[in-house]
Amino acid sequence: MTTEAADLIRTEHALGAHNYKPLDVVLSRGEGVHVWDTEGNRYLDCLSAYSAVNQGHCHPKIREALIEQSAKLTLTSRAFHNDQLAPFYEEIAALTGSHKVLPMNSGAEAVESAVKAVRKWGYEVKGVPEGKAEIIVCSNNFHGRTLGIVGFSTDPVARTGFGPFAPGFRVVPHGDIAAFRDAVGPNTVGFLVEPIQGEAGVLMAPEGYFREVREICTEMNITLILDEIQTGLGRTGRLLAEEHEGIEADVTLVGKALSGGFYPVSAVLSNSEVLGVLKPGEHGSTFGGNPLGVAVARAALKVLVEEGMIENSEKMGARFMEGLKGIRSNVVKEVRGRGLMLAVELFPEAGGARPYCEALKERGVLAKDTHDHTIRIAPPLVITPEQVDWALEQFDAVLTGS
Ligand code: IF1
Repeated sequence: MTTEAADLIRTEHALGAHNYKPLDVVLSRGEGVHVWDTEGNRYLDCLSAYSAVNQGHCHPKIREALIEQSAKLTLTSRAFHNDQLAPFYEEIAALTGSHKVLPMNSGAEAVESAVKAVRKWGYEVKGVPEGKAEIIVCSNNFHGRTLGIVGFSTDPVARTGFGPFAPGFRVVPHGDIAAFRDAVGPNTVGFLVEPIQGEAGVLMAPEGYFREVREICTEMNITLILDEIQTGLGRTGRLLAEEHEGIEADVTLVGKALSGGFYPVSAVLSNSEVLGVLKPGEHGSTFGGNPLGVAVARAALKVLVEEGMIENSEKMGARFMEGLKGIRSNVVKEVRGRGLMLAVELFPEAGGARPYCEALKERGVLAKDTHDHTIRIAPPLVITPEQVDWALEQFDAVLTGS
């Protein structure tokens, strides 16, 4: 590493809060599936900023929208209308089949907003007694970092030391339909769940689980809230991961790739009943729905669809998965995932995923370990067959120690 890069890392360490432990690489440029460090070394990005750059780094058409809009109007606040918001609503509603949209910024804000709206829906529409609304969530969930959210996390690292927390949440194991059915009570207003649990290590529920969840939610008048902040917008080979399950959520949360990585833009998408309960003054955000953010989001959605990235995610995901499964390694316990949301879980005896991510970095692949033994693989959805095959060669070399 050059002294310049080492100095930057030292300064970050000295001045920044130590809430991350990044790999020792300092990036200064990105294009498509590639990023470059300050020394000019090129890497294939297999994290995509936690799936925020599904469209590839610095996509030219999204950049154009950003530059163009930034010269016209960036922020008005919601005290006034802006001319980008209505077309954004129309386009995202048409694409996802939603009736109402609430624009926010970060993923965590979308989750918090949904919790607020669904609770209010519970009191005003479902008739739950004031202060008694319950939302069911899953063990090993990851929905963000705010107090409300870490309060219902089951990860000790995410929550320890940050209490006291808000009541009103009940935890059930992900994928366990009997446990879900048992947890439902008269005051249950919502079920908040990730279609595939990302942070937990790309864990999928058993076949048919979500169809039964959907049936129970309909029967018991419970709002099904799918957190598609990570799984959505093409990551799993469909626009939304719910399509794999043949169901429709009542509330869908999107973020991350909604802006292709240019700007924090998230949204709560719902049927008209749930978001319909919010009245002026009850919820908001200075930046939510700002013209720059939604102009970027419009371009990000457009290229995702028009450039065939969702189909490519399915095809390249299948190729990547097959290649990973073909690697003859005695450290690999399981390869799993859907579309380009993939994970390689190592046996505990392998000594953790981090050294493998370091070795991949040396070979020009950036991937991230999660929960000690799992390597997460989520490249931009614009990856080509040749790039998948090249990445597979690097995974093969690292996982077989050759
Ligand atoms: C970090 C993982 C990814 C999310 C789902 C909401 C949010 C996220 C399903 C909140 C955010 C991130 C944030 C990132 C790590 C990360 C992550 F490792 F936790 F699983 F993506 F892979 N719902 N996920 O995955 O969105 O407020 O961050 O915009 O460093 O905390 P946010």
